[in-house]
Parts: sequence; C-alpha cells; structure tokens
Amino acid sequence: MTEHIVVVGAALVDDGRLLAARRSAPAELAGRWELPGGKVEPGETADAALVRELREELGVDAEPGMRVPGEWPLRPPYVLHVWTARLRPGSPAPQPLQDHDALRWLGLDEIWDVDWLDQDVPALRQTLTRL
Ligand code: 9L3
Ligand code: MG
Repeated sequence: MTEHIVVVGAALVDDGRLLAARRSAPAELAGRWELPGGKVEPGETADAALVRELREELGVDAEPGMRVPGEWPLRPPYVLHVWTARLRPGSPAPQPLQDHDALRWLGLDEIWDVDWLDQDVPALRQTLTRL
C-alpha cells in the first residue's frame, strides 16, 4: 500500500450541480475534464489534501464530505480516490487559478456532456450513485 500515492478528486456539489474542471496542463491531459484535486502529500490526510488542493486550484473554502468507496488506477504509482465536498458558507466562487482553463457546474442530466479524463469516468459513475 505504501507503493501507492493517493490523488484525491473532489465531487464538489452545490445547488444540485457538480463542478467539472478542464485541465490546461500537462499537454497530454489539456482539454480534458476532471474532478479537481491532486496528490496527497507525505504526512497529510486525504481530506486535508482535498481542502488544500481546492483552495490552491479554485480559490474556494471547501468542506469534505465522505469518501466514495473505490480506488481507480492512474499512471503508477498514483491511484485516484474521490471525496464529496461542499462549499462552506461565504466561500468565494471557484475560479480556474491553476492547472485549469475552464469550469462548469453540471446538472445531473449534463454530467456526460464533457470529455472527462479516462480514469475519472469510472470514478464518476461510482460517485453518481452516492450523490
Ligand atoms: N488525475 C486524474 N484525475 C483527477 C485528478 C485530480 C488527477 N480527477 C491525474 C492527473 C495527473 C495526476 O493525477 O496525472 C496528478 O494530478 P495533479 O496533481 O496534476 O492534479
Ligand atoms: Mg490538480
């Protein structure tokens, strides 16, 4: 298990819509949509990493909810975990500050309208059963 490094992705939900973020980097992922997030740092808990990543990438003040059961392989040694999250009262609205060039709030009937990263598709399918 120590050979895995966890990447946390946030299923950030507000007013019944899910936030999707379009990557601007690296080049091979640019233009594809993801659940925003990033790598858990050594000694950091997953929920703390989620809050930190969402602050850095989107400028928001997020509250982690529950971890969605499951683990999805990324390029080794990374694996994707998903957590639900909400905006805390008074949080700024998300902005693409870093690594993204567009954001969309998707209604639950619009989820598949964007071109998600391959690995986010099964994670998202599982997540949708929990929202
Ligand atoms: N990744 C895949 N799906 C996601 C996230 C947040 C990340 N929902 C992949 C993309 C990168 C790696 O994980 O290859 C590390 O992510 P980041 O730290 O570049 O966001
Ligand atoms: Mg990231």
